[in-house]
Amino acid sequence: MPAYKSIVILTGAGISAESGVDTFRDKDGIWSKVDYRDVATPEGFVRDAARVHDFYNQRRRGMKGVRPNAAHTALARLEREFSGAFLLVTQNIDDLHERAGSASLVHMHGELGKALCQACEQSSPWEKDMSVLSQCPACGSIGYLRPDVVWFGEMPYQMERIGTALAQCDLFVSIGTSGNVYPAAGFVGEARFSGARTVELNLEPSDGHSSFDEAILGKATEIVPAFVE
Ligand code: BJW
Repeated sequence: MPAYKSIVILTGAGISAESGVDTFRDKDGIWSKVDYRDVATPEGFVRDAARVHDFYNQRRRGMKGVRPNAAHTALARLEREFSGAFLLVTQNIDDLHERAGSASLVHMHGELGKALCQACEQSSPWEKDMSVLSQCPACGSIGYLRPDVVWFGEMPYQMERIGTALAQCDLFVSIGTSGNVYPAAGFVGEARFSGARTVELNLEPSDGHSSFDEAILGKATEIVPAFVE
C-alpha cells in the first residue's frame, strides 16, 4: 500500500466466520437463535444475569477451538509491512486479530476474554466461566462481574482514538460487517469526509454499500489476502 499515509481498517463478524465463529445477522446467525434484548442489553442483564452469563460462557468456551484464518493473518502482515499510520478497529469480541499478530488494535465492542467489575470499574483478564457469584480479581467484590463487552445502548470503547484516526486516514477498509450497528456503520461517512478512499470487502453488499467507493465481494479468506498483496 505504498500510495497511502494512513490506513484505518474496520472488521466485523464476517472476518472470523471461516474460523468457525458465528456471525449475528446471517441466516443461521446468533440473532436468529436468541433475542438481542435478552442477552446484549444492560436491561437484559438486570432481568436475568444468569442467562446472560450462560450465553457468553458458551461463546467463551467456543473460542478455545478456533484459530485465526488467512484474513486475520493478512491484516497482521499489512500492519508489519506498512510504514505509515495504521489502526485496526474490530467490532469482534474474539481475540483472533491479536493471535494473528495485530498490535495496533481497538476492540470497540469489548473482549470476551475480559471481565468488567461494576463495583470498582476495573477490567481483568477472564478465561473461565462467569457467574453471579464470581469474584473480581481486582477488588475482591463478589457478584459485580459482567463480560467486558459493549451492549446496545452503551458507549463503544476508544471512540476518540477512532475518530482521530478516521479524520486523518486516506484509506478506509471495512471487512465482514453488515453495516447495521452504529456508530461503526457511520465510520465510512467520517472517512469519506476526510477525503479517504473507501473500500468494502464482504460476502455480499452491506447495508451501507452505496457509501463506499468500491466493493470487493467474496470470502474474507480469499479477498482480504488478495487485497493486501
Ligand atoms: C462474510 C463472511 C465471510 C459472512 N467473508 N464476509 C444511530 C447513531 C448512533 C447509534 C444508534 C443509531 N441508531 C441506533 C443506534 C443504537 C445502536 C444501534 O446501532 N442499533 C442498530 C441495530 C440500529 N447502537 C448502540 O447502541 C451502540 N452504542 C451507541 O450507539 O452509543 C452511543 C454513541 C453514539 C454515537 C457515537 C458514539 C456512541 C452500541 C452497539 C453495541 C453492539 N454490540 C454487539 C454485541 C457485542 C457483544 C457480543 O458480541 O455479544 O456487537 S451487537 C453485534 O452487532 C456485535 C457486533 O460487533 C455488531 C455488528 O455486527 P457485525 O460484525 O456487522 O456482524 P453481522 O452478523 O451483522 O454481519 C456479518 C457480515 O459478514 C455480513 O454482511 C455477512 O455477509 C458477512 N460475512 N461470512 C466475508 N466468510
